[in-house]
Amino acid sequence: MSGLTETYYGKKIDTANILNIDDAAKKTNNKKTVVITGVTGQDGSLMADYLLKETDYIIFGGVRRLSVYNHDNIKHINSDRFHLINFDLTDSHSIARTVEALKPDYFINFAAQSFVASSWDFARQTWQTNSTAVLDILEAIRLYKPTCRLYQAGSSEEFGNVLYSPQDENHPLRPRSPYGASKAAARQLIKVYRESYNLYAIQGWLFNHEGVRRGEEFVTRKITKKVASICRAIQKNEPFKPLELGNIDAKRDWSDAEDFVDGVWRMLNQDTFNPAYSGTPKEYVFSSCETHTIREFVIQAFNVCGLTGLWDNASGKLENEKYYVLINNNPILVVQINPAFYRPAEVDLLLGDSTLAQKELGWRRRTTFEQLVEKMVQHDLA
Ligand code: F7E
Repeated sequence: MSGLTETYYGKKIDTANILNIDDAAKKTNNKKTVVITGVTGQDGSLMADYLLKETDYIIFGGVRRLSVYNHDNIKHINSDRFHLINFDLTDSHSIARTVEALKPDYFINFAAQSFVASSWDFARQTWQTNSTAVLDILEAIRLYKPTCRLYQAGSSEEFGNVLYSPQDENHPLRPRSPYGASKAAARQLIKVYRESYNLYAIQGWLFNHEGVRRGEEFVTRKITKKVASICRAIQKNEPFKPLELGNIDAKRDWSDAEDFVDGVWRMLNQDTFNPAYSGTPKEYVFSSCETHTIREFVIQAFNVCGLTGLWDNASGKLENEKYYVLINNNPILVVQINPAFYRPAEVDLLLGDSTLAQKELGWRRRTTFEQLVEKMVQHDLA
């Protein structure tokens, strides 16, 4: 594909920059190498930024051949230590070839079917991407580079129908969705391979993590994008449609995704970051240790625009609930419920306990809930 430029919906990707594996193998320059899957997503792109800043390693970002442009999160990267490679997580040969040819020192797996709501619609694809592919990665590492350190993106969705709060590393896995089940299965595979073959293979239980690169289908970004457009419309006195949400009573423990990539790197280098490292890598919870409802997120987001309001529910039924902001003392409807966004089963409450990661890895969150909402709304207003 060398030298071609393909146009996807008006935006250009220079496909000369997407290497096949054999060409990529010539770029390692005897330096340490990291493969990041899902590099065009929020976490993968933040991880690439972090590693380009904090290390001198060569980064290979795996990208799937798509007919739609999805490189917004990495288009700012301009480094001769960063290369895109042709990669597909659902193709076991692609995984094996990547590990065999690049012999990476680290393999960071952020690629996934990560939208919980879609996992009921595409349960098998979710399983194949989030579970079977992890088995393929483990096998490839076992066969071709057993010293490669593997990070698998685990999730608080594995805790699911929680038994106690806050949830820590000892909480049982009780998933409530095909997504949660697929991540829990991947976690068990990681554990089995670590214990059977002495691999440095771990996952982290990452609670919800957000930011300005978050996909618009996730509730936080859906809210901040729409709040920004409603605020602009109100300022210009233009008409707008209210934001529609599902279960606003769900509680989530939200952090800034930028804080979490630092945690991932610490987990991958426990011998460096944990003075009491035992020689066997551990798995950790990463969270803010706070929980908030979706309705609180909405209030906070409108506050960033200088708008205060109130939730009104005269009937007592969730689906009739509405949020109004006050403009010149007139209530203006800005949010309503659409049951189409309810899920077949819900995780009602997530609240993580990241004490162990703080104590043993020296990890700290830097962004509060209020700062996170402010950052996202301000970005979407700009
Ligand atoms: O939903 C409720 C919804 O889609 C959060 C992923 O990164 O974090 C994420 O999973 C909550 C749920 O994220 C709407 O029912 C209400 O209770 O933003 P979300 P998630 O499902 O928590 C975990 C840790 C992951 O691992 C996942 O990959 O918000 N909710 N109304 C809504 N959710 C959406 N998406 N849209 C709504 O309109």
